[in-house]
Amino acid sequence: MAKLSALRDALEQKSLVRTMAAHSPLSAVLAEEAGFDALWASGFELSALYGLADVSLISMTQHLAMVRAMGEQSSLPIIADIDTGFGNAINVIYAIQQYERAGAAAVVIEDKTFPKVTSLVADGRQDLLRLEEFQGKIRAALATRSDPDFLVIARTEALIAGLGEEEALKRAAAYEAAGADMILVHSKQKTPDEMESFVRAWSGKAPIVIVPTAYPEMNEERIKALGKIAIVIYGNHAIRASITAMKDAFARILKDRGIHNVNRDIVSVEEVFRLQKMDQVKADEKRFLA
Ligand code: SPV
Ligand code: MG
Repeated sequence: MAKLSALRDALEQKSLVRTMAAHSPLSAVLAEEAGFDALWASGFELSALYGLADVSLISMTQHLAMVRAMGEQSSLPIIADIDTGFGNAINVIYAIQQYERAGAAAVVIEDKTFPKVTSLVADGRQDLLRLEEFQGKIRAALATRSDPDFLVIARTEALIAGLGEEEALKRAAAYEAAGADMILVHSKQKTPDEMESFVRAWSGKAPIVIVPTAYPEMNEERIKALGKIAIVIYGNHAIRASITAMKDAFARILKDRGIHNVNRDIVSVEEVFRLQKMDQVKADEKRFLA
């Protein structure tokens, strides 16, 4: 409940809700300490964590378990990336029940067919669902949620599928008409033009969500100048930053034939203890270990 209102409050109070991808409870805690407003339970990041492609291989149960585990360690509201909703409208009904119970503040459902293919890959198979069928999935989500503060965000992949702005606008309007609280529009163009043009042309009331991974020049200043965008999701920078850091440390250990150099440049063991709340364990030991 508190997290549902936390996302609503952030949306009311902030001109832009800054959301960081997380793939583990630890990354969720670090995103919260850094000062982000919300977490993105990214399917791409969780797939990568398992060494898998983001093509509907991770099960709902695996993703839900991570959403729960992140929610136990972080007080930030979680926007859950539920891909296609794991099937048709019937699967969406079950997913909404599960994610709402798991404590997510919002879900994003995308209009691709199941199994989906990750959006940013070159020449990916990007098949979209019939518009009416996806509207049914949104209606199923809305009819299922028990709290209207649990946000249902409809994501169109029309630009990703190369179908153009007109189709993206048509789908976004149809999803808003079906009751979606917000519209996520994804683009893999390397520059912000495609997204800026979409946002300018959008005449709906539903706020827009973007994931500017492919067009990093779209910084927060540019986003705010456009208006209409309520949430920015930094979609895969937690896993990418950790890959960079691990690669660097592993290579240096082998090159230096030891850990003597790398030791100075990575966090101390004490910092890990702090993140593990070891102080609390010590205090509990004093209190309870007779
Ligand atoms: C994710 O992070 O899983 C997303 C964003 O859905 S993207 O990978 O860019 O499609
Ligand atoms: Mg995803």
